[in-house]
Amino acid sequence: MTPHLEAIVNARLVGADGLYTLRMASGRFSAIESQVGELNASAEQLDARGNLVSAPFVEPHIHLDAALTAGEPHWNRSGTLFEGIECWAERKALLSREDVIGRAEQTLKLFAAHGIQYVRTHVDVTDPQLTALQAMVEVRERVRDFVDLQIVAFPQEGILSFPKGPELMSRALELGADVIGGIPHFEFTRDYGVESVKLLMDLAQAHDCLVDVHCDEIDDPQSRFLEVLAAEALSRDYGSRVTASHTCAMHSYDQAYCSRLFRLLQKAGLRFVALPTENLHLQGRFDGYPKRRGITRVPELLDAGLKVCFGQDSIRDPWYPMGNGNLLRTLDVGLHACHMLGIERIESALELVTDNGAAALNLSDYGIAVGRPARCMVLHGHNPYQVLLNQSPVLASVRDGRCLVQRQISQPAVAGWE
Ligand code: 17E
Ligand code: FE2
Repeated sequence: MTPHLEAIVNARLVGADGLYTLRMASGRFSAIESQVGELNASAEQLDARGNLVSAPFVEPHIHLDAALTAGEPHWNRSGTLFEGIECWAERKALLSREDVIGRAEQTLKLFAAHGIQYVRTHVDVTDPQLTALQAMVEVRERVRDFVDLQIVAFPQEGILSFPKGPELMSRALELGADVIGGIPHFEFTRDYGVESVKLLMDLAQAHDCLVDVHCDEIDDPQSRFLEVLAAEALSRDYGSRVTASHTCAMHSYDQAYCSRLFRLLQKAGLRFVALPTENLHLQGRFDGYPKRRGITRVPELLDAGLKVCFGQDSIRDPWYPMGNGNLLRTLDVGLHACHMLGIERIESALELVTDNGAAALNLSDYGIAVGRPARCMVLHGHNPYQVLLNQSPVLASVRDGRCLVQRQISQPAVAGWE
């Protein structure tokens, strides 16, 4: 392990002018001091060199059990969610504990190298052996020093449409899953979909756990399970603990319906995860031209005061053959695809991969503030705009006062800014 840092000097902070020193003691931030000018860093200090220091990236939605299996046993040729599910069912039959642990840890190390310190993974529990779920519970312990991992019991092939689906969900929670998932748009019927949402909310309340549902990941404007999830969250006063992932069908809802829906979403206060790279790839596959983007209404949700974050969803798996662990890439694609390159959106863009992700994960001790765990990263640029232009990997990642990652970037900062 690297030694404890005494401070980070010459740091810029989001939304603040000037340079700062962030002091740390016993793994927590102990003081945040405004500097008069530039300081020379001592051996126990990290020099941010005027770059932006932010709370760590949060990856709110990834499927680690399937990570790095693209092409096994064959490639997804159509690019649809549905062929992905079929490929995965074949690969799932071959899973072993070692296989899952190896790929999950490799992926989490890659994430850590990109400044991610909090991850929520969905793990397929439509498997009578629950091989991946049990392995992931082990992974959560093995990676504790560099990442906080939340595990979602995710019923990839349905809760009511899969043999003993409800029992598998309960067993997964007993074995240590933190969050309960669902996939109502993939259940055999609309009625099953509605019933599955009620069932998973009952289970969440009984186990006092969080909820994160794959909700309406389809271009069908008739897929309206988000309203069911939101109404259940509202009536149970559970909204801050419920996350709706994907909600792609919202892209295809008509305006009148959306207007009614947004009233409910605001009352319920649930959280949203958009997966821009993944859904640009998977959605629109049944369209001629024009082809829908299939991404949920990110700016509209934000403007309605709701918390929305971006996630990667996949890294080289049966659904998506790309991915490198860098959330700045996901953010860049998402801002483009969602018409979010207005200056205010750019200036607040990092929220989508930091604070709003922390809200989706219900993290209580997240952020740069005195008394909180000394976890942060140094980004390449003086402000969010420059960071987005540079697209560099993080310059440093600090966890509980120790450097996890430190790298020099040879590439010059964006032309015209220095
Ligand atoms: N499973 C699913 O239902 N949807 C996805 N986008 C992935 C897995 C990656
Ligand atoms: Fe997903």
